[in-house]
Amino acid sequence: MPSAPTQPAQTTAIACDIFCAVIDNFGDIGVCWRLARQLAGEHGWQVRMFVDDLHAFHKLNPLVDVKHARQTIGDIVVEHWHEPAHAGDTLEVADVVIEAFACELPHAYIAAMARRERAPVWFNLEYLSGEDWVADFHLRPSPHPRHALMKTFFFPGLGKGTGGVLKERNLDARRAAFEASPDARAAWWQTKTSSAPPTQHATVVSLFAYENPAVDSLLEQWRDARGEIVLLVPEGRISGAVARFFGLPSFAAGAHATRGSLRAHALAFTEQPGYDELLWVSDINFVRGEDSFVRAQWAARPFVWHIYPQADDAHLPKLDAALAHYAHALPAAARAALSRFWHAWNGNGTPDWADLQRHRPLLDARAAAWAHELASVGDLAGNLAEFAKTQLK
Ligand code: TRH
Repeated sequence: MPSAPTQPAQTTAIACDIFCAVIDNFGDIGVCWRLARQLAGEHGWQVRMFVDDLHAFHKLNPLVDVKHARQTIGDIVVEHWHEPAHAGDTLEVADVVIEAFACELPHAYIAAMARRERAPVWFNLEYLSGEDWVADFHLRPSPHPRHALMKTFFFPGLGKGTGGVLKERNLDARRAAFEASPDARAAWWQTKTSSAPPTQHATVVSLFAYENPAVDSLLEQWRDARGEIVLLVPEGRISGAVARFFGLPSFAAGAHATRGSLRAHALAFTEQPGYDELLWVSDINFVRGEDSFVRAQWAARPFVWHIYPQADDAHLPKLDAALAHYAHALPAAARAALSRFWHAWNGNGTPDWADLQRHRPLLDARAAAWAHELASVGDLAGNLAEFAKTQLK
């Protein structure tokens, strides 16, 4: 009797569902999309995303069709999570379930999780904070009050013992290739600003921020600066103030304007990977929220953070915590100048550009060193995948 053919060892990919509710702007979907791509592309997971606002998603990835209830982008399934109770047609529960930023899973989905033969590994992915308490709460389990389910709190952070922040495996190589290629940079300037790259004497600044009264003074300082300032402004919430400064009705993508030493270009909002190139062509980056704040750190250039404002100034300890990580190794005068500037940009005082520029060599060196330090905490997607695997064994 012939022997039965041997079955190849089954290697089924880990299935993962990510739920993302877009509160506002682009940070929620920005983080979830980046995480989804890493889990699929770098860890071989089978990822499905539930997203309640496909318009915000489409801005980050033009391949997303806002009319489709279900679509596949690359190897990631995207479901339009259009009503709180809906969670896919089949209610097929994944091995790993990520609830982004406490967005609350549909009750029907939680009930299906509880019915699953093996309970899924369930994460609540929190917002990033550099505060010390984060390490104490990272990976704390919390039993569900009614079902036999455990939710684990996953805290991104800037220090040891936290979940870290997202960083693709090829990010440093992408940046090094771009920086090493004058052609790639010249092509960037031509496509985005219809002009040649500025001379090396110019200071290039990218400006991504919420509405900010401090920008009026800063624009005046740039106009009066001794050297040339080239300002790159992705179309968005601060564009109106830039337009007013130049006496223009708007500062929409493709616009250019000059006053004194300041030459400004308005850029179209790019798909997400293109945002990194904006950071890499700039000498100093103004960033906001969460994801651009992280990307600026990986860009290894000095940056100024417009933190997402919260009620009762709850964001200010987070601003100081980030400064404590980032600036602690700077000499006192440079540290104080950076801290003054960040606070002024977040509502406390007037930003002093000359004061900041005085410390530029130290700030440049610190930005590069910090990118190394931060990398030692590990990449968030890798940290999450590792932990999930220990739970799935
Ligand atoms: O847009 P943000 O302010 O987003 C958020 C949300 O407000 C959220 O509710 C809040 O909780 C969180 O901040 C802290 O900033 P963020 O996080 O930097 O997200 C912007 C995303 O947009 C980021 O992924 C980079 C991307 N982006 C592009 O893809 N193209 C662009 O041209 C620009 C300027 C940004």
